[in-house]
Amino acid sequence: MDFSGSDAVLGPANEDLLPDSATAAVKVVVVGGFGVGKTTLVGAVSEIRPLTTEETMTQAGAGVDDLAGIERKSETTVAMDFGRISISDELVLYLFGTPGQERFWFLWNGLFEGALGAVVLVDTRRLEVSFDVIGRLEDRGVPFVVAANVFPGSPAHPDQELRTALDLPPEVPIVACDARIRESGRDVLLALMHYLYDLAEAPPAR
Ligand SMILES: Nc1nc2c(ncn2[C@@H]2O[C@H](COP(=O)(O)OP(=O)(O)OP(=O)(O)O)[C@@H](O)[C@H]2O)c(=O)[nH]1
Ligand SMILES: [Mg+2]
Repeated sequence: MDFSGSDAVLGPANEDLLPDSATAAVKVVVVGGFGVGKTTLVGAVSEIRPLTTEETMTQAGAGVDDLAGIERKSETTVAMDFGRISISDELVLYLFGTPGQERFWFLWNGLFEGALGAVVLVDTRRLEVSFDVIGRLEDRGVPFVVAANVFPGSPAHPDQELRTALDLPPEVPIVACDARIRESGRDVLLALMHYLYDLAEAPPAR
C-alpha cells in the first residue's frame, strides 16, 4: 500500500503549527454555569480548529437542565473544549473550556491542573448559575476575571452591582464581552493576562 503523501493528509495543517517565535505557553480555563457561552468563546478566539465535545441535548435532560433564557440551545459540552490563541509572537494561551452542567463538574480536577488563571463567563440574565462556579474557583485559589457575556435582553448592570451580586473582591476585573466575536474574547483574555501580571508583581496581602 502506498503511504507516500499520507503525512500531507493526516499531519497538522500549517496554521495549526505553533510559530517558532512562541517561547511561553499559559493554560487558561474557561468556566461558567450551564449555557453561558463557554464553547462559543473558545471557538471564536481559537486560531486552530477548536476541539469540542458537544452532545445533543435530549428529552432526558428535561427538568434537569434549565433552558430558561437559552431556549435555542441544542447541544451541551460533556467533557471539554480546547483551543489556542497567540497573544503575541512569544506568548501562546491554551484554552480549556469546562462543561457547565453540574453532573460533569468532577472533570474540573484534571482540567485545572497547571492552569495559571481562569475566565468566569456569566450570563447577566441568569447570574445564579454562576454562584457555585465562583465559589469553587475561590476554593482552588485560581486567579480569575469575570466576563459578562451580553445576550439579547441582558440587563445592563453597572460593574459595582455585578460585583456585589456575585460577591467579588474589589481587585477581580469585570469585563463585558460578546463571546461570538473574536476581538471581544481576545480582550477578555488580555484582561486576564494583565491581571496575572499585576498579581505577580504585587500579590494581594492575605
Ligand atoms: N446572542 C448571543 N448568543 C450567544 C452568545 N454566546 C453564546 N450564545 C448562544 O448561547 C447558546 C449557549 O452557548 P454555548 O457556547 O453552548 O454555552 P456553554 O457555556 O458552552 O454551554 P454548556 O457547555 O452546555 O455549559 C448557544 O446557542 C450560543 O449560540 C452571545 O454572546 N450572544
Ligand atoms: Mg459548552
